[in-house]
Amino acid sequence: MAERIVAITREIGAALANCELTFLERESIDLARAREQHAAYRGALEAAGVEVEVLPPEDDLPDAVFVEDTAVVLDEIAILTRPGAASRRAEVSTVAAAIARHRRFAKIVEPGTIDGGDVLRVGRDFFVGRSSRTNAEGFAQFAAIVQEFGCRATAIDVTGCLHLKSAVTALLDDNLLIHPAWIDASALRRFRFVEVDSEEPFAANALVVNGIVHVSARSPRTRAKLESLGFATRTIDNSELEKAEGGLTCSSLIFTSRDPDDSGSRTEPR
Ligand code: CIR
Repeated sequence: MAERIVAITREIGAALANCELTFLERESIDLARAREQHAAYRGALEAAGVEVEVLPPEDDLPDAVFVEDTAVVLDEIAILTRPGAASRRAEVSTVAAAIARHRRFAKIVEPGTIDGGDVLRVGRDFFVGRSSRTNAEGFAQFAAIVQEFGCRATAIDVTGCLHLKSAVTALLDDNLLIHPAWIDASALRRFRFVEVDSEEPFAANALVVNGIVHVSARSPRTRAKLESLGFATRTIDNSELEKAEGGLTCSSLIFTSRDPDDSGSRTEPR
């Protein structure tokens, strides 16, 4: 039976303007435009072959559109996070309800904190940002869970940006798209680095689905570089959510799902 690639997303709520900000100054966000861009984002995922699930907005939770931070989905299990920002912890339960149809759970518990945006997966390796959102206890709990499934977790210091994946995302094969100045990249040296254009540091957060690298429309030079290296790319205009410190990976949780009566092995799409 065929595997499906599923993306869990959430409509943008009315309180987006009150989002958490760490490295950015607050700017006014055009909510209507943000919602249009989010619809186009979902359309881009569908065009890449993804089945998109859309949760209703959470109007009292400003950052709830950034579902990536609430869970990390492995082949075998979903790990529900305990987000580092207290304002974001109530986001997890509704995402958990949506994931429940696809996976069983493990949970990060107090005093651990971890945001999904800090978790970079490359094959059986998980690299976890030590950031303002992810603490040592959260890392230790996460590492113990993934170890049960034959994976390894390595911590990486994040100094110049919100999350590890603001600075590095996995392309195809052993290539990482990276802005090394924002993190301690020493643990990643065995991979090939594709450095973002120096004028486009935020380009390091790209969304790879089914072999297509989706880059922010604000990153044309990095896109050209990726194309010249042979990657298939598309752009997504994410300008409004970028003001809320959200990159392209932040607005979805993407994983492979199978019908319950299906058997056999499963692989993650990215
Ligand atoms: C926050 O600060 O939590 C949100 N304003 C942005 C979260 C972006 N999420 C992500 O990078 N995974």
